[in-house]
Amino acid sequence: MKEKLFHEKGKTIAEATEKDLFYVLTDIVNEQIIPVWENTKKIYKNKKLKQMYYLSIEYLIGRLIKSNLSNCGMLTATNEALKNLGFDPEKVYAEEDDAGLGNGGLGRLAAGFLDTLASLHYPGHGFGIRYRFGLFDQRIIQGNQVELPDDWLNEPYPWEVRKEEEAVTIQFRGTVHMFRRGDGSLEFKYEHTDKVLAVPYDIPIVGYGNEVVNTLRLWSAEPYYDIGDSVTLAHSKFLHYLDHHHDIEQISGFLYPDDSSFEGKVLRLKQQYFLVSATIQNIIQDYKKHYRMPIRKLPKKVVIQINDTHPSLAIPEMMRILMDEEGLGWDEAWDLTTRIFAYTNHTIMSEALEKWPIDLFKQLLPRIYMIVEEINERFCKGLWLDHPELRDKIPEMAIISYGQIHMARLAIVGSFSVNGVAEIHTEILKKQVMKHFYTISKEKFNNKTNGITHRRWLLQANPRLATLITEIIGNKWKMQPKQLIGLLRYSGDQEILDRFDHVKHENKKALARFIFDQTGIVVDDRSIFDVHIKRIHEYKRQLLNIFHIIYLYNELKENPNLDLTPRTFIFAGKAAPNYHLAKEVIKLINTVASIVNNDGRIRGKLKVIFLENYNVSLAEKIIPAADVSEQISTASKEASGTGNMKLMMNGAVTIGTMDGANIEIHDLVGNENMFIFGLTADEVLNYYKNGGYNARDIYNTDERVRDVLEQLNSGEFGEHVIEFKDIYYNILYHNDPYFVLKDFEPYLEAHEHVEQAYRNRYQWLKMSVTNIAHSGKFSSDQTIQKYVNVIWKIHRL
Ligand code: 26W
Repeated sequence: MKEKLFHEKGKTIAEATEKDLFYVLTDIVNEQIIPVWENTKKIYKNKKLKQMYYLSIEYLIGRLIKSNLSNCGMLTATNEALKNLGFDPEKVYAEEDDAGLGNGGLGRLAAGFLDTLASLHYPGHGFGIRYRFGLFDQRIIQGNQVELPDDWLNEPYPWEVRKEEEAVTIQFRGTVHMFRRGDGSLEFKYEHTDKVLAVPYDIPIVGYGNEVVNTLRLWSAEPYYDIGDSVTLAHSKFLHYLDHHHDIEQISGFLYPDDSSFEGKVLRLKQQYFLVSATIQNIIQDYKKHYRMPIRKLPKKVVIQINDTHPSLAIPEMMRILMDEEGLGWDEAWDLTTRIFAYTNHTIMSEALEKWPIDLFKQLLPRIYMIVEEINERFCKGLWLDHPELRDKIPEMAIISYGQIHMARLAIVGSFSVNGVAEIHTEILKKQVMKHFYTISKEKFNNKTNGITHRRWLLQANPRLATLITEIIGNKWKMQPKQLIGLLRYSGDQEILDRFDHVKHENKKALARFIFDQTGIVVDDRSIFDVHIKRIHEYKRQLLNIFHIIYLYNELKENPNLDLTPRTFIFAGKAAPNYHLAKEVIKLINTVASIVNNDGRIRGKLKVIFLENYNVSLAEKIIPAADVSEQISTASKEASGTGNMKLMMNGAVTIGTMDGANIEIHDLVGNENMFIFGLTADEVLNYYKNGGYNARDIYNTDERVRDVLEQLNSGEFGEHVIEFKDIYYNILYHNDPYFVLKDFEPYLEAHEHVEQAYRNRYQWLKMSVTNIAHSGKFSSDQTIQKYVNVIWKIHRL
């Protein structure tokens, strides 16, 4: 480090800043990584291994410095070296911009899968977009969310390598001409298209201690040039460039910050086609160049996973290339395509399902539209002929229907595999959302319960706990996470439980310091740290949590001597910028916080904290310190959840509904080690279908509920009496669509059980350790192995 500092920056240690050291360090790490990366690529080519390509519009990568150091086996030594040089390693690592190219669970899942693939020696790579701006930077100003640009590329990003020579051209708009060849087959030519260059930037994905480095390739949009133009033409193109380069660069300009509702924006469709066209061209070029096999063998060497419907245009794009560029006929192209694609669904929320208006789609992507039309025609004809019983269902199954193109339907029809992300979610897809598709192609549907990278979320984020675990059960869990089950034997051993307790308390002290630095608020590190961290969304029910807090506050005001275990409620999460109700919830949390935290009467028994700008790095700080994990979505709505898994793995005990992967956590740890409450998915779905719920009845009969709701309007929470009127109206006049009131009382009771359990120290610690012990099932190592066996059929390097 000293040498590099001197040669590259002309500085001595005494003159160096943390940023200098960060860059020097990334250089050193890259020197280790690059040769292994080149070697991995060489082996893939020589062995002609089948490759899995993961297509995702989002990757929530977070920082890479620690995981790269850890995976190269250099983390401990680097920590020591930095300390010896007089630096705090954490401060040096914090110089890295957190790459936030995702909204939430779906994006983080994609990043985690890549990490596991490399660690398990699998040939699997990611393709995505190199957004100039990531998910917005959230600030809280007077209790409100304010969005600022996330300028993560302001300084050089040390892990990316620009590969200009591998750029490909993407074509939008224009006209399509059809010709008949001598042999009667059709030929398609495009004219007057708008051309855009897709330039790849590669990020190495480093396996854990195994000499494997895979690739995440992110495409950046740049203006297109023709070499060999005449001077006049070049000049007129230059003028055109001056006028239009901003529009072009916009394509990879920013990530849409909305994971709650679908908006049919041309720019978003452009982004999606840009990603898939660049990627599919790249995959086919690579196959032809390195594998030198006939195109009809493509499914033997390539499998493509599409992460939700956002990249599902990859299906017609593959058809286009196979037909228009490789000269295959429809039937053969379709046969190959449907053996290559597999689709993962991540949500059943109808407002988040993508549907494009035909007009907009056709104008932007005329040739792709023709292909989608043909896919639709053939699919509908097949339904009509082969499934007469479903004839009246064709409008709800057709890819093009009532003026719109339904992307989920396209993805199902064009894939050989369709999976949900937790058992209950897959069942809901099969029995409700996609039931007709399930009837005609049962074999396509399968479940792959999500997973998390335990090496990031336990080994790196919680070094104290990781060290303790290793002392107790040895090292093997790092590559075989199910070994964590070995901890169960010690869940009654008080001496060992004391050590777990000590670790948790140290982590809580660290978080308390961080909270103080961020907010100036002092929290009691002996209080219960109750954590609710995720996107702010009605279905995730931060509102239920804050209503409970208001209720507790009311109880304490009435009886300040109430024997209540002190609680610190910690929230973090971003709201989509135009999601009004979610933003009101943020404002409400912050308003309640400022009142509760400053009320001397309750003697600090209650604290409410909202930490701004939730991202991967903040999650790494909060999760190791959590006692209680809030997973309280309206049952049926949370496809899986993955924060639930991270918190469990760090010894938090879950309070939750029977939803998503909570159910699978419950299967493992049982009622004794988890607090389950509320409506079941069947009950919720039944209410939606048949009615029978009346929120006002609960308002009328439950005084606690009434008090809380009326407080929203009383002026107690803010200068403006009308501040929270939309929350109030949504519950009482729109009949509480997410069943907050319905689940209020069961939630209160569950929280009473939490409090009781926490008072019995060893009982609590036993619960906590039992959760850690079972969390190995939720390592993405387990999940990926199932994708490999059932869907991808790829082989280890
Ligand atoms: C309209 C734009 C849009 C719609 C949906 C953008 C992004 C989405 C995603 C599907 C939202 C998402 O991240 N879903 C989450 O995926 C996780 C990983 O599978 C699950 O654990 C979460 O339950 C699910 O909400």
